[in-house]
Amino acid sequence: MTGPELAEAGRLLAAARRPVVFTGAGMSAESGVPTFRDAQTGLWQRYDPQELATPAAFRADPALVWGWYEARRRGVRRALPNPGHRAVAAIQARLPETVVITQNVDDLHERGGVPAPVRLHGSLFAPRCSACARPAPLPSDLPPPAGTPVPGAPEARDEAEPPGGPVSHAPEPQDGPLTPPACAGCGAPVRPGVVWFGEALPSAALDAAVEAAAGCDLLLTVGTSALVHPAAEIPVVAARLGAPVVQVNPVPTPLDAICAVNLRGPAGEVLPALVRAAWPDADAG
Ligand code: BV8
Ligand code: ZN
Repeated sequence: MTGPELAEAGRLLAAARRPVVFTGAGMSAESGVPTFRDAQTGLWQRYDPQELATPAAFRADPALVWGWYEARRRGVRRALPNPGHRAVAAIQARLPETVVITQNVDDLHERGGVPAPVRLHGSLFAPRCSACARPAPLPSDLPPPAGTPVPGAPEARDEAEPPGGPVSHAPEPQDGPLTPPACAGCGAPVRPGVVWFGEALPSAALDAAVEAAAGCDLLLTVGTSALVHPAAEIPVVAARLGAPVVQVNPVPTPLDAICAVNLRGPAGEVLPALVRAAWPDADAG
């Protein structure tokens, strides 16, 4: 990606001191993690994610919902951070006051070099009891994240993405319903540590996100359709308080109107180019 938009966005980033990077599912698309808009696969293609990601669905069929999250967890473990994740880490390395806010429940920001993103919608890797909220262990047979050196293993697991684009790490056909484990404390079913539709966001994370957006001097919104609330209001808070907003998304979204610059392209290509436009000497990660 080149052109006046990229140059302008690079100028805004180079001038920033307290940027916010706000991400959605598109950030992980090039890592093979399906977005919410992408069609589901296998058993789950019959279900709308927004129906499965609800307390009602878990009450009605805990094994179906737990199985779905287990399949997504395994998919993320097979995935690798993409150059977009590493570029976000490069921005934070260059500007330590950068706050990364994500709607994603995968751990690719952390594995891509951002140690503590503000998680608005929880994580696939923080199960807890559905009754007493006691943290629960991850399934013992969960493979380590791709890229993790396995001592003594024949070949490193760090396979580079094949030329034909990222391998999809969507749930696999054989993935299916799975009875959730019982809480070690009270015996109730363990649930995924994510925010379901109809549930309140963790107040500490939401407060930190609103505060960062209100105090930022640039907000970069990456790979979100901005349809899920209250998360979608974060870029609006920044714009209302006069910060320029730069959007990275291959297609228009409801945020277009508040953006100073719209960069139409995939995060894995645009973000490294943006870092180079801001800091020509920088290693974009
Ligand atoms: C609540 C965790 C109340 C679970 C998620 C106001 C107006 C309208 C509705 C509401 C409203 N306020 C509340 C609501 C209801 C609801 C809501 O917003 N509904 C929507 C659908 C209309 N909100 C809630 O229920 C929230 N809770 O309101 O509680 C309350 C309050 C107090 C007390 C009690 C209760 C909770 C919402 C959180 C739900 N949980 N995730 C899980 O993951 O399983 S939301 C989930 O979906 C994601 O986390 C994310 O937030 C959202 C998906 O959006 P995106 O990330 O943007 O992804 P999407 O697939 O949509 O788009 C991808 C984009 O990437 C596209 O634009 C595409 O073009 C782009 N792209 C693709 N490839 C690339 C790319 N971009 C760059 N590079 C690429 N390569
Ligand atoms: Zn319990």
